[in-house]
Amino acid sequence: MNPSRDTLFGQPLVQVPDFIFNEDVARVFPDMIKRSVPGYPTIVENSGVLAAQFAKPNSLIYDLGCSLGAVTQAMRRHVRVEGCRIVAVDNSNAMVERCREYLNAQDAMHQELLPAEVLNADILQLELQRCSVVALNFTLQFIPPAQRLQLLARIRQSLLPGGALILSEKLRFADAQEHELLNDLHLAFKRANGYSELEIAQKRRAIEKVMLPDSLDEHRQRLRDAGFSRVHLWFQCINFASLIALP
Ligand code: GEK
Repeated sequence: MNPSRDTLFGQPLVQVPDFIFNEDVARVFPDMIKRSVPGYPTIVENSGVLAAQFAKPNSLIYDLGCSLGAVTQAMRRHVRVEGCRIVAVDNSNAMVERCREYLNAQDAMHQELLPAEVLNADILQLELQRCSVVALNFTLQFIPPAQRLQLLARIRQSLLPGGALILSEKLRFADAQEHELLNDLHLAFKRANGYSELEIAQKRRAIEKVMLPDSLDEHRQRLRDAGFSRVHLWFQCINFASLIALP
C-alpha cells in the first residue's frame, strides 16, 4: 500500500492526457485527495457519523466510487447497527485491489467491524439491492451528465424508508463572480498544500473533460426529480460540498 506523495503533474508534459484512475493515481491517491479537496477529511469522517444515524438493522450500505475505501473505513468506525454489511464499488482495478488491502489491514487492527466487500463494477450497470445508506463521495461528478438522474433515481428506489443518500461533490456556481472567487480560493488551498502552478495547470487540463461539476441548485433539483423528498446541505468548504438526501 504505502501511499506516496502526489508528484504526477510535477514535470512539464508535451501533451496532458485525460485523467484516469490508474495504478499511478491509486498509489498517490490519499495524498492527492487530501491536498486537493478542501474539507475532505471532515466529509469522510462525518459520512461515518451520518451513516450511523440512518443505517437500519440487517441492511446493506453502499459506498459507490469507493476508491481506496476511505468512506467505507469511516462507516466501519461509526456504524454499530446490528447485521449491517457494506458493499464498496469501484470500476478501477488499481483502486479495487488497494481498497481490499486497506480493508484487510483495518480488519487486522480492529475487531467486530461491519463486514465489507469490494466489487469491481461499473455503478451504472450494477443492480442495486435494498439498502439503508448510500455514499456517493465525489463520484457523481465523473458520471456522464446525461446518466446522473437515472443513477440517482435507481439509488432512491433502492433505499429503505428512513434511509439516506450522502452526496459529496465539487461545485460550480451559476454566478460568474462567485464562481471565480471560490475557484481562486480553491487554487489558494492547493498552493498552500504545496502544489506548484505547473502541477495545478496540468491537473486542470487532465481533469476538465472528465470531471464535470454541477451547481448546488442543479443537485437539489436533480435529487428532487429522482424522487428524494428532502435534500439538505450539511457541509461546504470553499467549492466542495456534501448533501444528505432523504427518500
Ligand atoms: C473517497 N469516494 O475517497 N463505476 C464505478 N466507479 C466509478 C465510476 C463508475 N461508473 N466512475 C468513476 N468511478 C472516494 C473518492 S474518487 C473522486 C472517489 C476523486 C470511481 C473512480 O474509479 C474513482 O475511484 C472514484 O469513482 C472517484 O471518498 O478522485 O475526485
